[in-house]
Amino acid sequence: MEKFSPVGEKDITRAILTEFTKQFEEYVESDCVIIGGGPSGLMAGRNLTKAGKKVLIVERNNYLGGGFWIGGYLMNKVTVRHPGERALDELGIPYKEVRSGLFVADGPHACSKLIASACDNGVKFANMTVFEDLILKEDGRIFGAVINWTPISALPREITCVDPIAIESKVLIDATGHDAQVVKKLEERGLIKTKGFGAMWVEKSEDLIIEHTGEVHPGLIVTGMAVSTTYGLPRMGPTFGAMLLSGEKASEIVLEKLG
Ligand code: 48H
Repeated sequence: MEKFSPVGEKDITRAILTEFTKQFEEYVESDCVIIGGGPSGLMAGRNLTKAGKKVLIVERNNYLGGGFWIGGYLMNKVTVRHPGERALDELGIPYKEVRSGLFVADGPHACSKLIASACDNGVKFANMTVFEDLILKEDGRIFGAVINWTPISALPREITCVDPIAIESKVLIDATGHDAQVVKKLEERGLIKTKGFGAMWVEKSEDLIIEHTGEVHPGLIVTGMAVSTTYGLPRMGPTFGAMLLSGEKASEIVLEKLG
C-alpha cells in the first residue's frame, strides 16, 4: 500500500488556519448572509449561489440541516405535499408517492442531498456560530449581522466577556425556524411586532407561508417557519414542501433586490 505523504502537524495546522482565515476574510462582506442552516435557509442559499451570488450561512450548530433530518416524533422519514416534490426532483432526492399529492423521502438522504447541493453551488458556512444582533443604520436599514462563537454563549457570563464581531451583507435572510431570531431583534427595538406561530392546520399553513415569504423590513427577508412566527400563521407539523419552496421564493426576492 502506498505510504501517506510526509506532512507533519505544523503543516496541517497551518493549512486549516490559512484556509479558514482566507475564507472568513472574504465573507466578511457578502451579497447575502442567511441566518440558519435548516431546509429553508439551505434552499435559499443554494439557489442564490447557483445564480452567482456570494452567500454565507451562519449556523449555531456544528451540523447543518435543522429539522430536515427527522420527519417528526424521531422518525426519519420526511414528507412533502404537492407541489413540493418539484424541489425534491431538482435536488435529486429519491421519494415515493404514498397517496395522491403526498410524497415520502428518507430524512438522511434528503437532508444530505440538500446540504451537498448548497455546497456544490458554492454556499460557505460559519457553523458553531450564533447570530446575536443586527447592524442597523440610516432609516433603520439592515447592513449585516453581529455574530459570536456558539460556545461563548454557552459559558457563564463572568468568564466570557468576549465581544462579538460583525459581518456585512447587502441582504439578510432570517431562516432561524420557530424562533425567528433575526426578526425578534427588530421587535426588541419596537420596529416590528411578531405574532407567534399558530396551531397546526396543514391544509392552510403551507400556502400561507409561501404567500408571506418576503421582505419584513428593509434589507431583511424572512423564510421557512420564521414566516409563521412572524405573521402568526398555522404550523404544518412534519412536512417540508413549504420550507423548500419558501427558501426558493426567498432567493427569488433577494435576486430581484440585488439586481
Ligand atoms: C445561528 C441559528 C440561530 C441563531 C436558530 O428549524 P429549522 O429546520 O428551520 P426551517 O424554517 O428551515 O424549517 C423548519 C422545519 O425544520 C420545521 O421544524 C417544521 C416544518 N416544523 C413545523 C411545525 O409545525 O413545527 O432550522 C433553523 C436553523 C437551525 O439549524 C438552528 O440551529 C439555526 O437555524 N439557528 N443559527 N444563530 N441565533 N437560531
